[in-house]
Order: sequence, then structure tokens, then C-alpha cells
Amino acid sequence: MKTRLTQIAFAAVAVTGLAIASAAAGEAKANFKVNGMMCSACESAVTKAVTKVDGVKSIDADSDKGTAVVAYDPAKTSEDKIAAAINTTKFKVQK
Ligand SMILES: [Cu+2]
Repeated sequence: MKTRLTQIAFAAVAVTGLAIASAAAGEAKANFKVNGMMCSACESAVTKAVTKVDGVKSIDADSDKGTAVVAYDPAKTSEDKIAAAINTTKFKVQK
């Protein structure tokens, strides 16, 4: 009986934790294919441009994969706006 109660308590904590995480997040993720990035300087240029967009929380630009994974607040910005920011650099989003 005691074990069972403990399990229920743990489940309650887990569910509450999830709810808080998604409420606080207000977060969406977009994965862009970006043409032309060759090295870390290219990644920095893309990162810098995307970081300027209000609502962007994080970006992981990877020149090896040719991708930029961006976490953002969908209430503040959109995939289109982030793509536009990437396109202001010499690297272009591949559609
Ligand atoms: Cu480069």
C-alpha cells in the first residue's frame, strides 16, 4: 500500500512538471535547411542574424548538416520571419 501511494505521488509530480514546462515554454521549434554554410564563421553569421529576431530563444546552426534548428516563441515570431532573417545573410533557406 505504501509503495502504491509513492507511485501515485511520483506520477502526480511528473504530470505537474510537464504542465509547467509546456506552459512556461510557449515554444516552437523549426528546422531550416540552410545552403552554403561551410564553417563556424558561417554558423556565426546565421546565428547572429537569427538571434536578432525578437522571440527567438535559441539557435543551433550546423554547417556540417547544413541546418539551423531554432527554438522560438510562436506568440512573438514565426518560421517565415526567422527564414527572412537567415536570408539577410549570404546563406539562404532552402525550401
Ligand atoms: Cu564559413
